[in-house]
Amino acid sequence: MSVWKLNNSHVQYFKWLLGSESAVIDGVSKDATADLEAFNCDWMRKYRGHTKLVLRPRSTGEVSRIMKYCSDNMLAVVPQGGNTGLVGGSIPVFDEIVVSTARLNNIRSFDEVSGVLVADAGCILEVVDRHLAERSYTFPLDLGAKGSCHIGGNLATNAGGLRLLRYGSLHGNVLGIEAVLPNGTVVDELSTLRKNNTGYDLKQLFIGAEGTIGIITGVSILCPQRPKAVNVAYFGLENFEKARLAFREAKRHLSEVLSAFELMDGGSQDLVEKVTNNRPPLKGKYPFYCLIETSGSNKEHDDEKLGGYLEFVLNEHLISDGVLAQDETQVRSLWSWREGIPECLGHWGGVYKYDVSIPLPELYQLVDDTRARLSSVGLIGDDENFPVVGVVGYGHMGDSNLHLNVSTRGFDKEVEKQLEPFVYEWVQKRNGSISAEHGLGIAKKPFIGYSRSHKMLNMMKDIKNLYDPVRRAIPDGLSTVANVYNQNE
Ligand code: FAD
Ligand code: 2HG
Ligand code: ZN
Repeated sequence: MSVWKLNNSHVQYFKWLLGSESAVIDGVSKDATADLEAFNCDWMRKYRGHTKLVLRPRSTGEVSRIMKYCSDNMLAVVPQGGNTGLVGGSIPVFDEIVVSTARLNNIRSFDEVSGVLVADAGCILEVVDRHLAERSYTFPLDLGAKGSCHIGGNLATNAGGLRLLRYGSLHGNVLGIEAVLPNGTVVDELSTLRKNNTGYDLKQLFIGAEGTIGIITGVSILCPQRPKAVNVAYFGLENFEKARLAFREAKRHLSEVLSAFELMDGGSQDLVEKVTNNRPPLKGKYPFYCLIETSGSNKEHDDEKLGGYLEFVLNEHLISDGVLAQDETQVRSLWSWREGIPECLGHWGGVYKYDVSIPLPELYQLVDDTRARLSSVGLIGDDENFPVVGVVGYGHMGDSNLHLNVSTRGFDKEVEKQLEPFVYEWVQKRNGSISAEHGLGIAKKPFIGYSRSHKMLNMMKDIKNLYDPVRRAIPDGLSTVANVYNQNE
């Protein structure tokens, strides 16, 4: 079995292949613990990796040669982008080699007529969006981690984000993919065509596959015009039912200009206030808040529509109070009360995250039921004797996607035992999804059966085995020989 262990001669090969010192972080022949730390630890500080080698290729050709070598030598690999994933999928939890896409960061082309962008997978989302902004376009995905996440990582997780309601999912916007299979084969499907019904649409397999069948190295994606007029409103509501009705009315009144409808409960906003010390947008306290955004090309038209909507929801007593951003600074400030939630919830040391799809009428019930459960066993309280700081819910109401977060004073087995499989069973009973947008990673791998049938799982395994046959030949439990980290077995 020692033949499968990473050794110095492997490292020497990679140094020769990638040429420069900075392309290989080598913890095999020397102590590089500090340099490896960022790759061995996730954003939540929940999962710990044990890699001793990080490779930072600069081209698709280099990725291909890395993968071929790893396949021939039965060395396990985990792709890593910006390492902002929330399910531990990018962490070498065994001792895999990390293939980082950080240096695959060129914007290859942008066509100002069609709006098609072609870029390396390691480009940072915000950098790409800035490039597009200069050309009056925008990326069809936006999320709180935009300053660090890579567009390849976005595709690999099929990230949803804040404007899926408006621009749809990456499955619709991605036109082409370049990827490297576990055996080193380059899949060159970087099409820029909008229409191409010639056989299977294989690129879709890589979107949301979390790196299990290959490493995405290039992306071709259709980008929409950047909206000229953006309005953001934030309001307080008495109960969840009113939020649901406010959403229904938003679709009715705002239709094509509605670009986001986000829900935040009072608990989440209180915790943001506590951590940031910022003054909340509204004077009063409410059990629920919504953030609504319109984007369009004609400010007067959008203002008129939004005005009509606000008048309606106020007259019907659907909302209790609200504020409308008057300028760009206020737009950003209102968004910070939504986008800042994930970071603030980790403030006390730990956070259990559940990212679920549930039919809208019951979307928030999961938060109340989870809070009641943790309360009944005495785990929630204000002082340090209680492990749980808060049980809150927020998320993409427009997509029926709830983020249930349980903020704790550290990761705690007793709390976890109360939450899992309770949350997954709860979601299964409502025919929901246990992973709406973050993927399975290491966190949800054991629970996939709550959302997928045996038949579907077997089809997934067939695909994995087809593209990563080396993995199939290896006895279970020997992570060092997984060719691309396998989350579906
Ligand atoms: P990583 O974390 O590096 O990797 C994620 C997974 O993809 C891993 O399994 C990894 O192995 C694989 N992978 C990475 N790159 C590649 C590649 N090139 N080829 C193949 N596999 C690859 N998600 C949402 O859906 N919506 C949100 O609104 C949202 N908001 C977030 C806000 C914050 C503050 C944070 C921290 C995260 C948020 N996320 C959200 C999680 C989301 O998954 C990531 O932010 C993002 O999509 C991951 O990109 P990344 O480059 O960081 O990928
Ligand atoms: C968001 O919508 C992200 O802010 C993160 O998907 C959600 O941290 C979470 O649970
Ligand atoms: Zn989200």
